[in-house]
Amino acid sequence: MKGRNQLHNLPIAKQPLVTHIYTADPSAHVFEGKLYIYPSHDLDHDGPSNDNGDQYAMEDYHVLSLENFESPVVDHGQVLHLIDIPWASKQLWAPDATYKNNTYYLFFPARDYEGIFRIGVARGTSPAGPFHAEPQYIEGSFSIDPAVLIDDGNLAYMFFGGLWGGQLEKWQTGEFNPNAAGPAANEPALGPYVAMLSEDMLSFQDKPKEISIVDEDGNPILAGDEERRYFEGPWVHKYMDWYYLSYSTGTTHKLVYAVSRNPLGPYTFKGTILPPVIGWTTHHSIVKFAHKWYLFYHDCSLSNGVNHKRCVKYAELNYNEDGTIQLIDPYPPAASD
Ligand code: FUB
Repeated sequence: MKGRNQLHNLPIAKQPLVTHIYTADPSAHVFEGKLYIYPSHDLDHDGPSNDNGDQYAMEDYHVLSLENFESPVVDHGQVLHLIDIPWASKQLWAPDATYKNNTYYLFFPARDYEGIFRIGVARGTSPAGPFHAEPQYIEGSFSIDPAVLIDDGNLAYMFFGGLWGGQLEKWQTGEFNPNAAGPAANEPALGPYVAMLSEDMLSFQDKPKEISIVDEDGNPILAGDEERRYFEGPWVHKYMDWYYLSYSTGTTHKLVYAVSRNPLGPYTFKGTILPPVIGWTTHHSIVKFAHKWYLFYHDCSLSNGVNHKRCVKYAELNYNEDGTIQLIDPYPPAASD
């Protein structure tokens, strides 16, 4: 049984990365030659669980790192806590990190004291933290799931947004409307937003713009098309001069992707990367490390399916010759001993 997990009989790559804490929403990056993972740190509690996402009551962040896939995973401990973020009241959801200006930046969503999700930034001198939060959230920021792409080593774009608990529907007019519903099933779906970050990475250079996701004929993906429409968890990576926007479909529990020649879109829908996994949410990142591409994602196998007690995993990601991404099987049949 060498290289296999006793619980699920999975290849080592599809085992939880760590089991001493619950982790989710992994943003993976290569910094200083190592793989660093910035996950949410799921809180084990018996509070309410609903479509508003109250079960995701996280209070701090940890950073994980790996020298390579054979080495042990290092938990660098708590790198930022809610009590040290002056503007945030609760729910430290999916973060991302980036490096620029000789500084490491941790971007993270949380609810402010009015219950509105905003996106904040914290700075550090090491990829392993600790990070020190700015006193205010990023002006003009809203919703959840920031993912930052530094394009050509210079321009920094933040992609963000999530439906339901992530409140994206409530920003359709540019103002927060607590009663706003999403578009009708036959109307274009809401897209994620993108904003260019300022040189110091602490503010938006311009007003966030909505990204359009279209089908092969150039028609917008509709809100009722739940197999393909955007729900949350955007991630943009570049491969062969194409921008790949991958995201979660929420209610249909898939990770899918769309491509564009322009980081601002429009993006053309292409297909599925990961079918549904154990648990309701799905959230990921894609990173190149030592000449191979990897998908980092989570499921709820470590808690036998409890939605707010998730665990981060990874799998190798492969492209076809035409640039499409091969479907990943999260639970491949066990190889015979
Ligand atoms: O972890 C809390 C939320 O669940 C994330 O922000 C979403 O992407 C979903 O994974």
